[in-house]
Amino acid sequence: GPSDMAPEIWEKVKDHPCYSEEAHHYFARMHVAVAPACNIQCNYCNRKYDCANESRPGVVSERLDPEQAARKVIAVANEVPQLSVLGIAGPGDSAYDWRKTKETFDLVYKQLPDIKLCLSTNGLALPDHVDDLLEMNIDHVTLTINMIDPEVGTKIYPWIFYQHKRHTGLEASKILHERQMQSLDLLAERGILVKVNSVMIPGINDKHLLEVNKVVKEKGAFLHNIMPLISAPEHGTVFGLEGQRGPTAAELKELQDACAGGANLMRHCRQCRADAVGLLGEDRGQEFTMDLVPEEVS
Ligand code: CLF
Ligand code: SF4
Repeated sequence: GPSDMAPEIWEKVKDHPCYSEEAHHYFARMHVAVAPACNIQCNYCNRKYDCANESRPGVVSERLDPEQAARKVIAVANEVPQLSVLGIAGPGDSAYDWRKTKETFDLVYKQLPDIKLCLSTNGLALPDHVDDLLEMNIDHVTLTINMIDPEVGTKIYPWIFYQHKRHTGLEASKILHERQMQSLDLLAERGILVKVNSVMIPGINDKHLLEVNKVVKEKGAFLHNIMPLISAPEHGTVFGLEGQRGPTAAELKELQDACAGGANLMRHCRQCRADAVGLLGEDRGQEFTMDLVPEEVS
């Protein structure tokens, strides 16, 4: 609440439903899926569905071009007075497909200068764009960080695509790790609020996330959101022939409790879809599919 936060931070979080537990009762977010390309491979991902780092997989999200997305945001803003945040959160990586992400945010900002712009990314491409963020009025960035030890990373990321080349194995995870740490530092330097998402994968990074929690706190992250892996057959399981289970609710809670004293935890995440609309836990996306959005909106 306002009593335990610097005023400039409170200004940024008071109406952001993910950054403030209280705000999520009153303020809505929406996502637009405009950037479907991704520069890494997570073992738990299936590109056909949403980026599992931020979103609930299982149903194909509506893919839009920036102009369509902007029209949709304005149509939603006209109907949903609680709307306070526009996020780009998959499928794919918002910082890799930067042209589309930037174009979408720029179009929306011109017409709705008060909406908060929110970005979710794996961080690999982010350092190249941090200087754009301030100009674009982006105050909130989510980085998905599943490890701070590249050895652990080798069990999660089979490859990354970086500087025109595919990298595999330990080298891939080392590069990803360095870029994620660099992203944390650059965002902190610029005063951009950072939320770190981690996907808890039993037997792979579950114990390790305690270390991740400590390090992201040291590097200035405002919140840490530990999300349970949602095990899904359509992930096309690459963890092993038996597949990969998600954690139980008790396992998740145990890890969250063990993080006491580290980075503050977000505990109200609802693992939204990449085209979600409405209050957290509410999905009004079906009311605003592109065929229902008027050609002319203002
Ligand atoms: Fe969307 Fe993510 Fe921004 Fe929120 S969601 S881009 S920070 S506006 Fe929120 Fe949804 Fe959890 Fe994400 S509840 S999945 S944490
Ligand atoms: Fe899939 Fe998201 Fe990972 Fe990219 S970052 S591979 S879209 S889960």
